[in-house]
Amino acid sequence: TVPEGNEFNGTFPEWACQRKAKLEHLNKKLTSAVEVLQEFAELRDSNQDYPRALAFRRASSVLKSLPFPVQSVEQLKGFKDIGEHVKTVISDILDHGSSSEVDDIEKSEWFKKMKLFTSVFGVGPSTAKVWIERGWESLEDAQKDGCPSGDWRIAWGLAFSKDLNTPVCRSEAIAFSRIVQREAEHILPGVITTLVGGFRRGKPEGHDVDILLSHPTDEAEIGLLPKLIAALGKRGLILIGHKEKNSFRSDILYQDFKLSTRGQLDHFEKWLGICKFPKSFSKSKDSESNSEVNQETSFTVPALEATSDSSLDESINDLYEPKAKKSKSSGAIDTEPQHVSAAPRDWLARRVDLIIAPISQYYYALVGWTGSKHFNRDARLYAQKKLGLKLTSHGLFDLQKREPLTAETEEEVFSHLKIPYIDPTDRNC
Ligand code: DCP
Ligand code: MG
Repeated sequence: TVPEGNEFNGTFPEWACQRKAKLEHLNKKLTSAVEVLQEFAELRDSNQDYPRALAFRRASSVLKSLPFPVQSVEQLKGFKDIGEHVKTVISDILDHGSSSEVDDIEKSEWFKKMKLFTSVFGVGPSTAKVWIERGWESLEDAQKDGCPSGDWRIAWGLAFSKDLNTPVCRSEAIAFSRIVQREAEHILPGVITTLVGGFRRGKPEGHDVDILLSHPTDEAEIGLLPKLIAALGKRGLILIGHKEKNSFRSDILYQDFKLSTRGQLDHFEKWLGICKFPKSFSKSKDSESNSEVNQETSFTVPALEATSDSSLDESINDLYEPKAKKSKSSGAIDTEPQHVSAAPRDWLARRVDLIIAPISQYYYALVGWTGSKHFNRDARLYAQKKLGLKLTSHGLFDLQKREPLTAETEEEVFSHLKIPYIDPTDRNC
């Protein structure tokens, strides 16, 4: 029998950060349609579109947490995050198998070009719009132009767009994190290396590899990042990237009272770049590494003992053998991206973010960098509206008392927020 939505919704948690949302949920067809509307509004990016995008995001987040597949819009009665517009789209899909509004967006040339252009590292909606105004149709048009904006991310992102638009698989992310762990441990014994982002939420693939680093002794992490990048460069793993300094200042935090819902950038020291992943990283069997996902929720990268996957171990160990070729330079930083991308190679370009957090902020950084993006947005709004607290990846702050609520575990972050602990694999809202 079909559950009555209006009975059930009385017990449905109001906030997405209070609900479980698994990667595999029961309303995929509906959420992918609503997400097209959301993406369209996000790409249009006008003042009116921003609240619309948010409304679509909230609606699809509800659908992801429902314990039943929606078979009639009646079941959605009383869910305040599912408005009339979304209900119309849903009933079109339930009645006719598709929504003409969604189909029209997906067919539109503007939407296709915007998606293509914003898929390039460093290109946001405003740059993509400029490219469309110039009459560019494809990434080749942009490549021909030679990237006059001078943004290194766009230049390298365009040169390696084919690699970077091929999803990173789990085995690649694990292999690379293990190498980062090994190199970081050598520089700073006791370092904590955690694979975060979508992979920590159990995703089988992602657009990049996000790795969070810390150390149990406060300030021990200072100076780690430049040494780590140099060590990875020596192993021939760095293509191009830039370091950002730590710019966190608690005095500014307390002055800057407003919670920005748009830019959620944090102030950690980090390296954003493109790495060279040996092709052997992705050859190993995915099924094996996938089975680790659900058991290993915390996903801190263990010291490099044997993995469950011997072919992955082999390809990691290849990098450490004396015969291993070292790259001529520590990356191709002085080279034009086009020269590097044209040469024959045995590696794939992959986007990597390395983030350094002091241990006093680590568990908040862990929650923030695990995501999902909507989980963060929702948790931050919830903290502000319900608790009068400011939540960021740096901490949870009482702006009146001007003090942070410290956490020594991820569970403690949730208990400060007065919400039940949600496993990372249930944060796919
Ligand atoms: N994050 C955030 N705000 C940002 C950047 C990141 O809240 N401006 C958080 C939420 C993300 C996580 O960091 O879940 C990692 O960012 P990604 O963009 O890499 O997102 P995912 O890892 O979730 O997705 P993908 O699998 O595509 O990499
Ligand atoms: Mg990611």
